[in-house]
Amino acid sequence: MKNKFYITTPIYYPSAEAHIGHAYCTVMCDILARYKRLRGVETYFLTGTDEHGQKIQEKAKDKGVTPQQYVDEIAAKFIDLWKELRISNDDFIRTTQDRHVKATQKVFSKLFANDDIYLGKYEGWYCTPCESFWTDTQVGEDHLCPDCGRPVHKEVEEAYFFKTQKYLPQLLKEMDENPKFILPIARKNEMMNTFIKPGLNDLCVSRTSFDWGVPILENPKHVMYVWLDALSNYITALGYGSDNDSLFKKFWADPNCEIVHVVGADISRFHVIYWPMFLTGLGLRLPDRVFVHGLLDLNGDKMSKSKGNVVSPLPLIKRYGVDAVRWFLAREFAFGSDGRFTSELFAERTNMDLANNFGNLVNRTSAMIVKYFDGVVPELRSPSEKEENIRVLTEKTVKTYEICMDDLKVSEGLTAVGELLNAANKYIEESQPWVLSKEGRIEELGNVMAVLVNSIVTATKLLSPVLVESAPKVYAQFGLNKEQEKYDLVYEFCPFKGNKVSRCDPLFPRLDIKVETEYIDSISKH
Ligand code: ME8
Repeated sequence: MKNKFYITTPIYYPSAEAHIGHAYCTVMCDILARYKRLRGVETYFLTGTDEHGQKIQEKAKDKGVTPQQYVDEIAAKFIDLWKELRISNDDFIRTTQDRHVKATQKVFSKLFANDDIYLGKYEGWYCTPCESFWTDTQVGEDHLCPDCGRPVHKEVEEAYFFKTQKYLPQLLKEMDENPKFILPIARKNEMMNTFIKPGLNDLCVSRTSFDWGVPILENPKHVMYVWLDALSNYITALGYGSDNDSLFKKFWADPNCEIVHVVGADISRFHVIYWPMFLTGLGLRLPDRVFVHGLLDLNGDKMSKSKGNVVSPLPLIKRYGVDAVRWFLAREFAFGSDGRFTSELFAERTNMDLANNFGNLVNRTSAMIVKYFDGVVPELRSPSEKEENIRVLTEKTVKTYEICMDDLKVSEGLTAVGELLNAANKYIEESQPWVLSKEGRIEELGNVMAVLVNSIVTATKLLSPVLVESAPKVYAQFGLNKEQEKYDLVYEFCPFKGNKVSRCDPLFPRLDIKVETEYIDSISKH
């Protein structure tokens, strides 16, 4: 494992408010950042907003405000939402910030001086909502955007181009030599077959038909085309191209820093093809991995801000708590595959995993320790086969979890922890503590309690990057001191003898599926 970690989300367009899809990507990155910090890895986590471009300019005009006023308002909402979702980002970059504008101009100048960029003419099909040019083949006979399905229009203008062929051999070599450069692995074939094999055109990197962008110093009638501007954020946020580039040196420039970009399938080509080429042109190292996550739809319909069929995370957080929302996103969908948001899935997942499997185990265990042992965790003595089985499973769970999380397989890692919780619940049924108590078999009863506390605390630590609000509550409920809260105790078995346990309100009340699905449907239909 490298000893530093730099993880980024896409910088989102503040063209409308964030929906559950944006929350999904940001929460997944937050979980990975928190996991790395838990493991003692020096971590830097970046998110932000991509504020230039024709679409923003047009939206601001429609609203009768300046583009800057327009983006200021929406960017503030993104920042608020990330607070509500307890996102632990170290920085929030906005592409209209001076630090970014100046550094991006340096990026352009350097590529231009390097003869990677030349002035030409662009004629192509443009999709304004997606800020993307498309070729004849891509838009087909109906002239529809391959990404969003809306009509595109022809545009011809003088423009700067980036020479993609110059760096293609290096990109192909990287893709070959580093099989984990694009994850999940299947995405690599998609990139090759859809974009690279049919022939890669040079990329248009400037526009003259609107002015809401980073001005190109070499030719001020041009503004930078949004993708060169946007992608550069991953290095400008670290101070690349500025006088204060200590973060850049510390993270990007250090080969011992693992760099991970997490992006949705809709924008993977920009990250997998063009971004590595820009970096190579700048003489910089490439990220270690571009992880392409799937897109969520809403009851089978593509979710999209501009279409308006979206679920906002805020009312969900208000009603069910931040942990339920984070858990649902992280556990329900295999990270890397597309998924479907439905109210039933949300309510059922919350009940099954959080109320029943986890919350109930915490409640039952604390109630039994209060009842049978005056609230003091007993010692594990001469364990039987049952206890030994849980010990082996706990060790295995920790290992599996760590391997999965290091490999960005978040949902698989969480599933493994869920299995430990299942086993602990089953262990209660098999051990029948109420019978042990009745028959005065106190040592055996004590073993069961010690093992249950260990299972709960270990699982809570492993889940703490997700369950940010409940984890500290569980630690308090089982009387953990600061030393005991440390992650490394997951490698020990039953070190909580003598801890004071208290009873608390249920962590996750059971949801009435009918009532809650109606509620969620009412907030997600437009
Ligand atoms: O593309 N399901 O910004 P954007 C899951 N500014 N994730 C979703 C989603 C959905 N239905 N909808 C959006 C841009 N996302 C550019 C990025 S990066 C240098 C520039 C997430 O606001 C997903 O991560 O359209 C997707 O890639 C991203 O939001 C696109 O956000």
